[in-house]
Amino acid sequence: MLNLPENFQSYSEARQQGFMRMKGLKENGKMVVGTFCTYTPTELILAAGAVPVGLCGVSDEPIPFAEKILPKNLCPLIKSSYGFAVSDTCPYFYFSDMILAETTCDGKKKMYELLNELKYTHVMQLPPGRNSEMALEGWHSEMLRLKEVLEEQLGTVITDEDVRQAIRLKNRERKATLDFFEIGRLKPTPLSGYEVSTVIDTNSFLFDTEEKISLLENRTAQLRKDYEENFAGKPSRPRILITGCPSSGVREKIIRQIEELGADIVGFENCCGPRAQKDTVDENKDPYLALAEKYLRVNCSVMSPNPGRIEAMEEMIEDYQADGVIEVILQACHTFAIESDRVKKFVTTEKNLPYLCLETDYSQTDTGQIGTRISAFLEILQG
Ligand code: BJ8
Repeated sequence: MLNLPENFQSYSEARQQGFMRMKGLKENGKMVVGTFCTYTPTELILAAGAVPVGLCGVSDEPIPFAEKILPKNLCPLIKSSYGFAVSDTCPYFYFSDMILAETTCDGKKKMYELLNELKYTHVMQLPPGRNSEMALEGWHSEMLRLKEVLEEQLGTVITDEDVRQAIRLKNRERKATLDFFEIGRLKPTPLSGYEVSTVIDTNSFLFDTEEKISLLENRTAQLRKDYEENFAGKPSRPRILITGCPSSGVREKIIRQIEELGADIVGFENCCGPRAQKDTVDENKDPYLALAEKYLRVNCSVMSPNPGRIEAMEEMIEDYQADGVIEVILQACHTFAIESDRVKKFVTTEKNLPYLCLETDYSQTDTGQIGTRISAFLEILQG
């Protein structure tokens, strides 16, 4: 029998249920690997017979715990993630057998050093750019090293066939996720950005990939039917593409507000959207090399240079017929903040579309001010 945290009785019912669910999973012999990033090769976790679970903090609730140790002027996603871990309030961290992380932004990689004091954290050395041959070589050797670490930590053996099977399964999941996202291309869209954001987050806590695939396929089919019956031929509201930092932690404050104020969020050019789904893993080459190639192509601002993000944005603006772009920058995220100038120029001068940048954190203090700025932006779009 596994123990629960000391404060378990003081937790909300929903949180207690999360703990009990994870406890049940672990007591049935499942191993759990906590992850934080789109660069994580989850195929290797599946190949090890374990389940990957996302640990990115999306709430400001545990931030005071984090701020006892971390600087206040740090990205809220990092503080929230660490705060959940250090306060024993996240069932997924609490029951993880190990943590798998990568050297992405400075804040995250230094936070992982502290996380390692709480639970074994393996940090993959992600190259800071992808253009040199050394980048791919180094990242490939990190994949091979990860195999050894997972075998050692989880007491298992990973065969090449296990990895190939996991690659095929994840590629199917990517296809189902992409098909779901691409409902946003329909005009008018029958799918809200709020739903996209919620479904993707909820799915990351489903541990059966086949179940995830079938839920996504069913919802996509329903939405297509809904479009044919209720939306086709009707006028469209202004169509917004979201870009920038991950937006799950500002779902209520920004995503919901944009849609309540009269626009449709049709796509996410960030880690909550098709960024990692469009690009599958090559099933016909050495699996470790194929994984290294795929994950090195993720267009995050931590890569320097990062031209692929602008290319992906151009494609999304066209494919999703966006009328405007809203960029979300989490406070103290330097890489996205610096890249935003390039994004703004691209959107406004090359695509001739309105652009709005919202810099924020996870608190509710600027909700009204953000609403005012969104309203003014939508007036420009409509005018
Ligand atoms: S691949 S976006 S999930 S690193 S917002 S913690 S970058 S200071 S979350 Fe990210 Fe991976 Fe990139 Fe995606 Fe740092 Fe910026 Fe905070 Fe960030």
